[in-house]
Amino acid sequence: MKSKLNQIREEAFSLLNDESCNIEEVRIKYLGKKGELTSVLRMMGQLSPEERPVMGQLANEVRAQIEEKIASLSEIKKAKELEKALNDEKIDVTAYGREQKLGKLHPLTQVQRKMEDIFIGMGFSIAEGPEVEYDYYNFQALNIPENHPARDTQDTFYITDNILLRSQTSPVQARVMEKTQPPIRIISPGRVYRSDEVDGSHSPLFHQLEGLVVDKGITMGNLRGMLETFAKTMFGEKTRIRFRPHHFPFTEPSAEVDVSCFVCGGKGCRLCKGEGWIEILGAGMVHPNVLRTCGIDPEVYSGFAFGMGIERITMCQYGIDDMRLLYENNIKFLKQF
Ligand code: 2NL
Repeated sequence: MKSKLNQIREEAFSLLNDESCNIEEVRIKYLGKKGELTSVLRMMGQLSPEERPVMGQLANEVRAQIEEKIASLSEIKKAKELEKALNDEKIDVTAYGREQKLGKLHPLTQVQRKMEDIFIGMGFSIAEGPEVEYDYYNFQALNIPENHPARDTQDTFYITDNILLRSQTSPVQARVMEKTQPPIRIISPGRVYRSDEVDGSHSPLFHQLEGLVVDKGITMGNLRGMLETFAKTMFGEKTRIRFRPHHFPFTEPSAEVDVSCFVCGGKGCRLCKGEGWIEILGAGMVHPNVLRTCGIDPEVYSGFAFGMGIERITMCQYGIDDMRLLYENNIKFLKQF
């Protein structure tokens, strides 16, 4: 039995000393419930009482030696695995990162937001309404009856005889007047439609920002002061404005409004085509017919209104000479803003 125990020890050690050995298999082979050492221990009963303690001690020694060897090998194996994992998962914190490209807002949206901010700063609220609109709100409520020549200049797309794509954002304001009594101080930015051929300054879909103020005692002076503040904030402190008489069916009196050229300051240059002035919007005092139709008494209240094209303002601000550039989504173009 002694030689059997020594043989087990030698065999186990020689197996364990092989680097490729499976430690767990060796443990089961010798120390497991049906292992070789275990079966030797079971035979102890057959020994004489004198031999038993001697063999018992030897067996325990062999078991302890194998266990110790296995424990130390397991430690080494674990340490090696940890080292390998640390190496494999090593991160080079000095390596270059991948560039994250951030998108940004379309120039039209940037300019619309800037315009909105300026008017919000002056106490205006933003009003919105449908792009598919009734003829009534788009034309009739704005003092443009059927067969009025102004319908030609605002020819749009008809869904039915009395439903169309709005040709201006004024219907939004007519709806607000119909629902609320003054004081009213709103802007209505948004998409509008006209039956126009595409060219450098026309598009069947474009954007407008209109404004409306109605209260007791509102005058053309209020309109002028408010537009001057807008122009200075939008185009720079040195900007001046001028009114030229004009006609709109929905305002009386009406004016077209120019700003002094923000490139040359008024001397005349390529942008203003030598004029020194650039037309940016139309405005006027709300026609009494419009107030009355929308349920506001023109004997008690007066108001001013204005409207401008967001494309036009954007093109002015950035010196863009062809409106189509704003719709083509050419990334090289858009990146510049
Ligand atoms: C232009 C001219 C304008 C208005 C829009 C308006 C709205 C109501 C009543 C009266 Cl509800 N007027 N809007 C007034 C004057 C001019 O737009 O050239 N836009 C691009």
